[in-house]
Amino acid sequence: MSSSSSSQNFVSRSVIKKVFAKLQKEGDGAVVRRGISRSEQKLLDPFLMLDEFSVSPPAGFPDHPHRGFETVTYVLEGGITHQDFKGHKGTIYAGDVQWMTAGRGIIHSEMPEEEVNKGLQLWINLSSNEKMIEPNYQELSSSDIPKAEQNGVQVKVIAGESMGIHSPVYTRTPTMFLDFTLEPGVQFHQNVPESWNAFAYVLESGEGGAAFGSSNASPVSAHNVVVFGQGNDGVSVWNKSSSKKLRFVLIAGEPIGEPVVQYGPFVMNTQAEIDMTIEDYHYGKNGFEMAKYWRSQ
Ligand code: FJE
Ligand code: FE
Repeated sequence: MSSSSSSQNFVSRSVIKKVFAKLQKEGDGAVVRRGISRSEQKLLDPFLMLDEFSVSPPAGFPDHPHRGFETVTYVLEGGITHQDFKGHKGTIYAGDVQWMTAGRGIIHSEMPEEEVNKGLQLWINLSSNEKMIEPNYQELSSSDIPKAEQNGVQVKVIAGESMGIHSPVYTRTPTMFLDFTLEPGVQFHQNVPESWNAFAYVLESGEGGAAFGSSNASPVSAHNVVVFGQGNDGVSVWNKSSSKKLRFVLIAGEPIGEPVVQYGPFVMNTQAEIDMTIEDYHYGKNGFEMAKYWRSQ
């Protein structure tokens, strides 16, 4: 029997929490649905935040800093132009990914390109020994992202591995980031390493929704995060709709197990490190040297 098409061979993790991503204001006139926030950080270590954004000019995310973690921006519609204080500049469009390691410090702007610009931004924590590394970018255009399809399931492998294909992204904090589309009535099982924390975020679903964990689980509709319990072989999902595709991202990562102290866009291990970060940002030190001179165009 084929290993990925049968559910009987696997024990699925079950859903331990469901969060509807409510709309809130962020940046300059932008609106985001925040699916993961502080209240999920303990359950979902190493993940800090998940925003589903929808932004139209002149709104956007003008010049702001980051330190101590990574941001992953996945554009679903339109384009986002990024500029930073080290001269890095570029636009990512639908299907493209920017995997940014802020490390010791980045100041950047993230602004919409078209009329309608939508996507996901995920924040992944870095372990204490990597929080102060040099900033780094990994940019993947849609064509660089491996895709596979079998038995009514399509996957785009943004990070990690699925259906035997691997993403070229280097994940400092081991992470799986998969974009699944299931045809109506289709079921699928995805393995997830046993010690990792995992969640799904539903992007599109029809009447009947998505059942995660067991075929008779209560259906989940778009804009919801489901947090999975630990252990077992991975995650099973059923598209209960008889007419509409189900699209969701499945994200999992190895927990870091360190204290998290967050002050807006700075994420460190202690309050003393946050105080130092605010000072570094204010005086342009320890990675924020260009803060005094740089403004986005
Ligand atoms: C931020 C100010 C900001 N969610 N989703 C303060 F502007 C931001 C921020 C974003 C963001 C950017 C994109 Cl492209 C997508 C986002 C927040 O840039 F996170 C804080 N704390
Ligand atoms: Fe940012």
